[in-house]
Amino acid sequence: MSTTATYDVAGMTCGHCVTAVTQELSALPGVSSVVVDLKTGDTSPVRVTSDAPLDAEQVRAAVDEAGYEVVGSRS
Ligand code: 9UX
Repeated sequence: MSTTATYDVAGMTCGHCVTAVTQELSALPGVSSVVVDLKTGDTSPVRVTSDAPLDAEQVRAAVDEAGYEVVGSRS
């Protein structure tokens, strides 16, 4: 069983941003897949699949570490 949540991430404008966010989120425990739908100039939906639901604060910190901001999330 796995679970997927979508996070809206602000501030990403190029492929390197996508790489940075993907690497940070992939490093969280239990994460098996990170898919970023880059929308330059807008918030980008990031779909994260994990073994168990992720802690929102952990996700926020990981995205912040990469240099961007979580502005919303949904299941
Ligand atoms: Mo690309 Mo993203 O040069 O912060 S890495 S815009």
